[in-house]
Amino acid sequence: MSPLSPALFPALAEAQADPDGPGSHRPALRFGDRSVTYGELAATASPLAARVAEAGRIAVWATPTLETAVAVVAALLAGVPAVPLNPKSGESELGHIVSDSAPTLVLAAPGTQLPPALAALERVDIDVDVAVDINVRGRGTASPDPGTLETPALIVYTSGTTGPPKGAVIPRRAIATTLDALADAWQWTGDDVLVHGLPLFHVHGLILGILGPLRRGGSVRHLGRFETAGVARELSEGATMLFGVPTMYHRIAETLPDDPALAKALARARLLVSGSAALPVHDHERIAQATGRRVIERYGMTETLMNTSVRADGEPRAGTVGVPLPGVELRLTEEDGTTAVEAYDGETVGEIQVRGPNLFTEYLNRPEATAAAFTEDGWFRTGDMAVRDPDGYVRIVGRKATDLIKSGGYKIGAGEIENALLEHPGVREAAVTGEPDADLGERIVAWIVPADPQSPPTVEELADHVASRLAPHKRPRVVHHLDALPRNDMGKIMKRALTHD
Ligand code: MCA
Ligand code: AMP
Repeated sequence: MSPLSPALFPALAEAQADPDGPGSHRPALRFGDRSVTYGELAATASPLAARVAEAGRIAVWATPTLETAVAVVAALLAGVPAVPLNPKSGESELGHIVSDSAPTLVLAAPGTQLPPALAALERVDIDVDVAVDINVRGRGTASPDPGTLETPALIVYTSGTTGPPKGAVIPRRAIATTLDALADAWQWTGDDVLVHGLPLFHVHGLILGILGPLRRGGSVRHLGRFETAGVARELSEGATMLFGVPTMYHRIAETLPDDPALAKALARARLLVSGSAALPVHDHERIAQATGRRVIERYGMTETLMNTSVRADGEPRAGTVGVPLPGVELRLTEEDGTTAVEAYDGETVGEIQVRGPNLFTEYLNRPEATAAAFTEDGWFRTGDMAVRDPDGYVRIVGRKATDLIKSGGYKIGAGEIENALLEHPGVREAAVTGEPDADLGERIVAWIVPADPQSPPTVEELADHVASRLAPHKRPRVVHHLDALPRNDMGKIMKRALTHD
């Protein structure tokens, strides 16, 4: 059995042990005008951890608020796996996640109205504001046992090509490993102040964007929602790092010509980091030209956490995701999925496979899917296709599955949307593809054979239908009506034939 997990957040442990010590007064989290120091975080999260310590798994209603950050920290202190829920999830998606992960209780901010899918769960309010009196609260609360490094910390739902999303079980070991590897690559310390406006139910915003600063003993300022004005304000008031998805950097690039204050603020940042999808070279160049600063990219996945990054002390080359992080083994394989590509020639394409302590444990309740995701000798098949430059820089050139769409940095399975569309009475047949979009990277396109060709469902109707069943970011942005879907002799839909002139 592996040993008990050391503290994931040493600065928090110090504040717990010595509430009057200087470390206790250091800022930890800020959301708008609400903030907590490490001492206040300890005072708030410790009693909550004690309260949930006996739970099996806990769901967290992951609004972009202080409450979500406190709830996840409490779950980690208690060694109880947390399932962050997208508060905009529709009924069918939420129903699936709740029945699959079977949480025993849900943590939510006081006053939040929860949907019917969560009605059967015991609700515990995340009471942050009463904790400011740290002399009373939390003091002397016994810390529950956080478990071992292999104890599941988070279960994060991620879409595949078919079927509903799968829950990736992420152990404490993977979180600690990936955050320390990024600290090495980015020279990330407790002096850094991060700003971002990412959602808190995925790896990027939650693990990198909240748990990352806390592991370093630094702080994060969350914008509530992404806005270039908020980025400019925080970077000009002491924030040192910015994390975002390419859509956010695209919006920054669009705004820069008319916003000298934004350019000045970005120029001051120590590190601008993009991830979750490829940042187009055009946006890289526009930002570099306006600010003199280069955005660096890192590459990861829900199942693997972070695999590669351009290093803070390395050459920031646009269009690449840098080099493998410390501790991560990375190889490219030929089409058979097992023969390694040896070339470092910037030309030979192979599938990226990774191995290392940054990886997830399994897909919850899906042993076959877990087995299929790994080779016999333990390499995880990412499905991303790449080449390697002579100096080891990795360039992602595409992905194996055409049925996976990356829109706004969210991974979306075409099959999931097709199933939802087929539940609409106005739809007889449906196929979903992604097409290039300057803002979102890719936009979702639905190809529909209407049940009644005389009155086909409108794009708004279908978008609302998908948004209310799955999630708003999964809604189709474009709908084409067809008389029939193109099929091959086997009856399989030929998505490549779905083009619009
Ligand atoms: C629009 N809305 C609707 C509808 N239409 N709501 C219900 N029904 C409808 N029919 C709402 C949306 O919910 C949203 O609300 C608002 O209208 C605007 O919608 P949209 O245009 O879709 O959103 P956006 O504001 O343009 O979003 C762009 C974004 C977002 C901010 C970049 O896509 C985003 O936050 N992306 C981050 C994705 C991410 O974190 N990925 C990490 C996973 P409202 O304005 O209230 O929100 S990848 C990962 O973790 C790996 C490990 C990695 O490598 O990082
Ligand atoms: P997710 O499963 O939502 O965690 O998304 C993971 C996927 O995002 C990866 O398999 C890649 O396809 C993509 N991705 C993440 N970071 C980058 C990046 N910097 N450049 C290109 N693709 C990326």
